[in-house]
Amino acid sequence: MHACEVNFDGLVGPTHNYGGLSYGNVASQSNSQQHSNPREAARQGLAKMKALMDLGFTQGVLAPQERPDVAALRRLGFMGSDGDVIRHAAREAMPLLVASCSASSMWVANAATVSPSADTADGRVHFTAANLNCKYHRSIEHPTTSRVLQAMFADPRHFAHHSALPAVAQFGDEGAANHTRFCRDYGEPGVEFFVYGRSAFDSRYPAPQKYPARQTLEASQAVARLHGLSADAVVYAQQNPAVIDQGVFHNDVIAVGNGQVLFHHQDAFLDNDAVMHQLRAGLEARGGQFQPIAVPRSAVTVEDAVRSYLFNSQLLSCADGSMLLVVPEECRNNERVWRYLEQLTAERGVIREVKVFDLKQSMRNGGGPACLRLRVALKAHELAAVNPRVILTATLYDTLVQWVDRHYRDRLADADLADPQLLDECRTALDELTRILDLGSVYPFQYQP
Ligand code: SUG
Repeated sequence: MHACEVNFDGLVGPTHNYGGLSYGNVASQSNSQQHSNPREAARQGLAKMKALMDLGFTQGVLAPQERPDVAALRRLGFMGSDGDVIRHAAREAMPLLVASCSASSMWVANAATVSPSADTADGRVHFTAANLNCKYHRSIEHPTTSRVLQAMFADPRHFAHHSALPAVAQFGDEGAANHTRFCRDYGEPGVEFFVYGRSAFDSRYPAPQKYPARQTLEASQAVARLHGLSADAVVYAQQNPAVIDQGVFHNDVIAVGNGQVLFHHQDAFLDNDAVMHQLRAGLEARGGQFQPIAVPRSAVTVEDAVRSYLFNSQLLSCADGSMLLVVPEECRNNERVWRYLEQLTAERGVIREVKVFDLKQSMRNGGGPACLRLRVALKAHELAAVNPRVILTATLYDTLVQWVDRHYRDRLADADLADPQLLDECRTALDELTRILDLGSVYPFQYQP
């Protein structure tokens, strides 16, 4: 049965800003307090979606969230009208207002972990929303994420949704950013690869010294159980704690996989040889042949990888069996990285082409091409069951660009977040968006008047 991978990209929300909220994410920290351009950010994301659609890839759209999150501020004790809540927060606790305004749901690689139906015990596509509880501003995403995913993948005969894991650091879960699936064909059973930063319950595992390890082994294991994955089709690997301390806050900052290929840095994993061995054996047991491409530190340092986001790329299967690497412009601006990519494509191996995109607005918060998309491998009848209005077409692209131009500001600084008018603008925009994408009432302001 024909199957394909659909990339659902997060649409950047109207409050996109640089809050400096993510300790351990170098870009987020170094661009803190700069003014942002939400309109440009959304347009850059849409341009990538459109370009990939034009190349023949099936492309979907995932809606942003309601921000500022007034309900979250109320839970922290701010009271009165919505305007009062925002004004009080701005006066008394600006960092909390900034966190409640983050458009971080755009990085949908962190929205959920997805297992395709060929891997799961009940033959359905499984989704577990990520609790993202390492950072407050991200921990408030999952309830709306779950509602949006259910509005997109509604048919219970094909899709199963699990709510986020318990909201404690011991079950810290960052979704698909730490999950990769290897397979011969998207519709065939594959090997699911879960990468964690630390163990919460077993002190024998090393942990980073400086920056937090966001994903725990126990969270990854829970997701694998919820999805009904068979034990022999799952590989767990610990991230190298030393690279977390250099700013690799998710595995997708240092590795990307697709089909039978794993493109990764030499220093990505704690025990690289054992990890490669397990992945090779797992894929061979399913009739496949594992193809790792390890980038040596002599060619690209971990620092280069973190600055350029070389591995936060999309590795896409082309019709002729080769693969395309979608990278941010920062890769072309880094001499060593660009030289490596030129050599890689000149070898005429599996990765034959590189496409470069300007995603600067997102990159300044540590979000590259791979962060912006959630991959869902779907068989033809499952794709037919997806809400058709979230699949990108030329018409939907035009509609969304016009929608962005109508509703988004082109400049946002901290002081603007304190303006209650921004909340009204955001709600008006999102109300219209739910009609464009046929999502129903997914936002608190729509069902809690
Ligand atoms: O969680 N940045 C995000 C970036 C997420 C990138 N995702 C993947 N690698 N898959 C994060 O650190 C910064 C927001 C701010 O500082 O305003 C932020 O949340």
